[in-house]
Amino acid sequence: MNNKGMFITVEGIEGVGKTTNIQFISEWLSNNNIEFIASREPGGTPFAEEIRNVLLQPRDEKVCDTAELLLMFAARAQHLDALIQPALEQGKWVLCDRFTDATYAYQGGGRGLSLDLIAQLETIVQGAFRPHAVILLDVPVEIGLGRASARSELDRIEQEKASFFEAVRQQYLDRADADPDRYHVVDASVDLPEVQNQLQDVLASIKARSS
Ligand code: T5A
Repeated sequence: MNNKGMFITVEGIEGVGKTTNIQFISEWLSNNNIEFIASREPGGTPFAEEIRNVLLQPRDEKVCDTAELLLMFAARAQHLDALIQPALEQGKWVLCDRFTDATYAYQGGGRGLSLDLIAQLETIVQGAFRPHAVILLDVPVEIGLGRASARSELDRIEQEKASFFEAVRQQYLDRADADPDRYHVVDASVDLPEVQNQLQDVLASIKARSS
């Protein structure tokens, strides 16, 4: 897969502030005259959004972990082919609310599926393609879940127990520790202006690396 633009993903547990801060990042990119698109996973194209609905809708039937994993990658394959790669090839930056790190964190850390299996699927779907930069918004689980439940009804995955999200958070932090050049960990437990101060520094460093 060829690309010219930068692919930046924003990650973190539920309610960490991804949606809120993606708006801030979008404004920063516009103010810096960077052409970009913003998208999200699971989803990002009409077909992938249909898969998102299937994945997140609360239901009585227990969804098996492998089915959940494969659907995440099915949506991702479509998203990459139809939206992400064409945009990058046109030189645009792509800002994405979650990507494959979420699969490692939720299906690997949370569900306990094999990280090797996830890595194999990652290679099948993405080849060697990886985000140029991952912004990990980090908060303690009780803060994230408190914000998410105050905001809206919980979807199928948000209904998991706190211990599930502890494992998700730990997997994210382990991945960030293992690759500090590509991962930017932001303390998202503080007030929004303080979070955005940190983000400005991160974005400046990503921009400096892109040129
Ligand atoms: N998933 C996804 C997988 O399991 N595997 C995968 O491979 C992928 C791609 C997707 C779900 O799918 C799972 C993970 C998810 O469970 P989603 O919509 O991306 O769902 O994820 P959510 O985490 O559910 O997104 P949310 O919209 O719930 O949370 P956000 O976007 O992180 O939080 P946001 O911005 O809506 O903020 C929540 C509330 O907190 C406030 C905001 O105003 C808002 O009310 N807030 C703050 N308050 C105080 N101080 C701050 N610093 C604040 N920042 C935000």
